[in-house]
Amino acid sequence: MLKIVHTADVHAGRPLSFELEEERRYIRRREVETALWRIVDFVKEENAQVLLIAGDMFEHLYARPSWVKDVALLFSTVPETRIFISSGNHDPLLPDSLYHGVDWPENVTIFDSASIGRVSFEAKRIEVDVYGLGWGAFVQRTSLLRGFKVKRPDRFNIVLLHADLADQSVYLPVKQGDIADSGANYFALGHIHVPMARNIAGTTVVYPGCPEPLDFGDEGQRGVYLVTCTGDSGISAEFVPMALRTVRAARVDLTGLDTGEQVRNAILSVDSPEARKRDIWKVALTGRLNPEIGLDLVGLRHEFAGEFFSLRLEPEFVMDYDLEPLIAPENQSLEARFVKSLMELRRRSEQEGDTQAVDTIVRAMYYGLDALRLGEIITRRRLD
Ligand SMILES: [Mn+2]
Repeated sequence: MLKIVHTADVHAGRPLSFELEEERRYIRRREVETALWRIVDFVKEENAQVLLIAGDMFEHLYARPSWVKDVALLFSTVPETRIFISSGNHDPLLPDSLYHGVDWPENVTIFDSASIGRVSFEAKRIEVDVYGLGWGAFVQRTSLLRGFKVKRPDRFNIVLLHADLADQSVYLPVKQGDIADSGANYFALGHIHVPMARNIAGTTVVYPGCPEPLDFGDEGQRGVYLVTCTGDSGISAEFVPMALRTVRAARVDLTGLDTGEQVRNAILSVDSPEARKRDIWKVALTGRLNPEIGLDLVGLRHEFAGEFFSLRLEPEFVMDYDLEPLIAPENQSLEARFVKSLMELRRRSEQEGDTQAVDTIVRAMYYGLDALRLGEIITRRRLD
């Protein structure tokens, strides 16, 4: 049984967008850089014959040359494993690419950017052809795979490519029809950071996703794909979670809470202490907040630095203003006239069925009341 480990989009060196304190920024950068070491450990555990890296292994603009040298040394620790790399839009094979400054061990193949290359070998009594093509620039609009067909359909054919599964893209567009016509068994792709596998006309097509989450959008599990192949073209692709931390979302309803301490305790009731300290959290604060509680979101984030590895508080609540006295006809204060005119606008938009306008008007009303009462505006992503 042939075993293949497929990864992509490590993005070593990338500046992280998580809201991390300085010391944790370093820790996280190292965790991203060392993902390849954990992947090679996995290759050893599984005794995999092939490791595929489908581009964006590092950041051309930020990675350190010594990191790439360390990777070359790392790869020499698995001399029996064939390692293939097709560069991507973040690590293109430019003249000053870090790929050129390193003596790669014999088991490593870095595909050229000029044309589709092919490497043939036999492993576990299966004859394998690996095709690959590296990027040579930051942008690639041409569908370089159009008309591509494997040379030997009787072999197990892999295509390794950093590409966008789309009709048009600046990130090397590949059409489903190109894959269907290629005759390949396995398309090892990179570029999309969410793991996914699909079958296109009998070809298994996989984006392994980034092995570690890189920004707040990378919610959910991250890892690599383990592909096993039996001689009679049977193939299975299994996602293996591997990330040290997960980006997670939670919601905390502030309605009915009366004191700052109650709000703190509500935020600290998110999951378990271990999960809070390990993971990267987006916590939406929802519902109605008692206006007496002066909530300092930046301060809270610092206060909870020891409680959450990373915490982003997303204000989605509204201040629980008592609107009754403001809509009373006899009240002609500035606040009252403001609220009444916006209520009227809202009523009209509701009649017209314009829900987007209603949302904007309600938001404007609370922004206005915040400005009048608190002297500041709390920007909210969404109103409940
Ligand atoms: Mn990428």
